[in-house]
Amino acid sequence: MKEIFENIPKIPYEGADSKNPLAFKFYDAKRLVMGKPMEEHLPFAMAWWHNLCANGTDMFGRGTTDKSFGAEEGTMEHARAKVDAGFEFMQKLGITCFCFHDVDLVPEAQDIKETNRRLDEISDYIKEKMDATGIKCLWGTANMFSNPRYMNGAGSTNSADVYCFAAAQIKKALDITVKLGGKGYVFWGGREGYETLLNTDVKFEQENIARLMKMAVSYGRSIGFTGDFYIEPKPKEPMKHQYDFDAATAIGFLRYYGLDQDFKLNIEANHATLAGHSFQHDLRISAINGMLGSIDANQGDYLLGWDTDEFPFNVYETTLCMYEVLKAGGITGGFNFDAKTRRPSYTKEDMFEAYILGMDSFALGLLNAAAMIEDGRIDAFIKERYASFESGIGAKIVSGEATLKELSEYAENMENPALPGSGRQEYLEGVVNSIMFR
Ligand code: XUL
Ligand code: CO
Repeated sequence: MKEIFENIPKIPYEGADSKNPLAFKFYDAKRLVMGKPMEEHLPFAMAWWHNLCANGTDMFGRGTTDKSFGAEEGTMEHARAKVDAGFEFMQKLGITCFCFHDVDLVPEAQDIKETNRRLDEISDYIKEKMDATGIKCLWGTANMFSNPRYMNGAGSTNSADVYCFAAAQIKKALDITVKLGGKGYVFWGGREGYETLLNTDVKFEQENIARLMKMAVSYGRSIGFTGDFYIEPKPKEPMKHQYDFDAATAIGFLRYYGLDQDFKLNIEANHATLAGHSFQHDLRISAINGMLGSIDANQGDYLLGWDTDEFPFNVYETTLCMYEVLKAGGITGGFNFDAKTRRPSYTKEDMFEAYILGMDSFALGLLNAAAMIEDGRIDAFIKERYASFESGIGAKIVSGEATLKELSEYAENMENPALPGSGRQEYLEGVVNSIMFR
């Protein structure tokens, strides 16, 4: 088969001193970190949509990048060329997984039966490539936000016919995900939200979303899907208000509708920051609720108010992310680069350099986070900070035996409590710096 990324070799690890743009400086797949190779800590995935489909089109201008891969766009030949390009790309980078939306794989036809036939055909071809290379599917999903029929949402639409169409897309996307052995299935509710309460029955819309998710779970389980379903929270964009605002909101929704046994969360860095949180905040909230499933690895721009989907470069963020992941005992999903090169980065080399940046930034994050844990000063500080709950009245509170009356009497019998002790944030940030720049 013809090589698509000619002149680009398999990307080697060359170390921090390398000046070779097409080499890893920090991602060394086999290097052991806390007893486990980097590649097992960091199961990276390629996002089909950004990497193989997006060509730099934005609201103000046409595409800048040629993603035809030698075939005419909008044809099944092009769909196959994208498969060839994707597998060559992943193999050259040593990426072991991919994620997809149904319509990333094939051009959507007028008739859903024809779209589904195309999906059958392309997934046969993808399966062949997977068997030949050992590359796996991290998760699949249905795009229920691009087609105009979804202008008012999919599960949250006001049209029962559109709702059925969404159900049909989910069914097929689940079929393909199972066929490809996908570990997870994602619901990102891009248009599951509203523009104005003046035309919206919020309660009804949320109930309908939950009904659709329940049907998806029951169908998925019936065809042998044993993986996790994921909600990917995002507060806004494209809708003004989206129901899966952030991790805490999505967890509340899943619990309220009894979906929490089948669902976990897929946390995307740029979505968390759009919700006014840090990336690590949403990771922590998911983890302490037992719902940290997978990660969409990207970064936003704090000067811009939208989802810029940049490749991760901010090592403080990847460090604090990996700290959460290691503390949570790892994730069952993976690290999907839901990221795109900037519009002026339009060459094939840029595609590789972007992934090298992302993988190196996460490798650095992993090394730093492991060093923070091994160093122990942060853990020790937190333990000491809550020590008053380990014995005496504090222990009684934690055991659940204490009553409000008893605590009141305890308070009446003491002088004013001493100040609770310095939070020492600046000291702790200094610890992080001293570890990161050691
Ligand atoms: C959009 C986004 C999606 C989901 C999958 O912001 O993140 O690409 O990851 O639908
Ligand atoms: Co995403």
